[in-house]
Amino acid sequence: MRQHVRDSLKVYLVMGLEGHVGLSAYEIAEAALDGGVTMLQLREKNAPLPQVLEEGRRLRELCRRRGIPFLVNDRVDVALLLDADGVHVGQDDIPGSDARRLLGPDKIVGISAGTTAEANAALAAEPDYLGIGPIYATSTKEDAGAPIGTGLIREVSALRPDMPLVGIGGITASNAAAVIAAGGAGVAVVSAITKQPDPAAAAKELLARVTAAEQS
Ligand code: TZP
Ligand code: MG
Repeated sequence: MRQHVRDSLKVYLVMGLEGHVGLSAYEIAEAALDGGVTMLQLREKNAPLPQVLEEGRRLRELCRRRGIPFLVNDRVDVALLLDADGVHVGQDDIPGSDARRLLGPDKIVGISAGTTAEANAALAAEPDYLGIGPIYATSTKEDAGAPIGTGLIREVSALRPDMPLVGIGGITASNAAAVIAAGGAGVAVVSAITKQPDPAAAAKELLARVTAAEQS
C-alpha cells in the first residue's frame, strides 16, 4: 500500500469546485490529469453538501477512469458516500486513527503536519502518508501559518524512511525539486495547477521537475 501511495504522491492536485478563467473545476481536473497528475484531492470548504456530492461524484468517476487515487479532504462521510480511495485530515479534523476505523484498512489515510510534535502525533496513527507544510508562503489557505521550509520533511524522512511524505504550500515548478531533495515523495499543489491558464502544461512541468529531482 505505502509503495503505491508513494508513487501516487508525485504530483498531487488539491482542488475545490471553483473554476478559473473559463474552465470549470471538472475541466481543470481533466486537463491536469492529461498533464500527468498522479493523485487528486477534493478540498471544498464552502459549497453546499449536495453540490459537493454531485460534482464530487463526477470527479471521482474521472479519477477512476484514469486510474488515479481520489481523496476527500476533512470529511470521512463524504469520502464514504463518494466511494473515494481515501481521506486527508488535518489537525482540527477527525483523528487519523478514527478515520482509519471508519474507512477500513484498504483506504488511504493522509494526515497534515506542520511541526515536529504534529508529525510525531500523526505518525502514531500510522497514516499512509503525511502532508507536510506550508513549505513556502501561500495565499490559498488563510490559516496556513508561517512557511516552515523543507526542514521537517528532512527530519521526518530520516526518522521514518518508510513513510511517504508530500510537501504542500506555495509549491511551483521552480521550487518543487527542493521538496524531493529533502526526502519528499512528491508535491501537493493547488494554485500551481488550478490557477494556471493551461493546467495540463502546468501539471506536465511539475511532473517533469519531480521526476528529474528524483533522479539527481
Ligand atoms: N495546506 C497547507 S498549505 C495549503 C494547504 C491546503 C494550500 C496550498 O495551496 P497552494 O496554492 O499550492 O499554495
Ligand atoms: Mg482539514
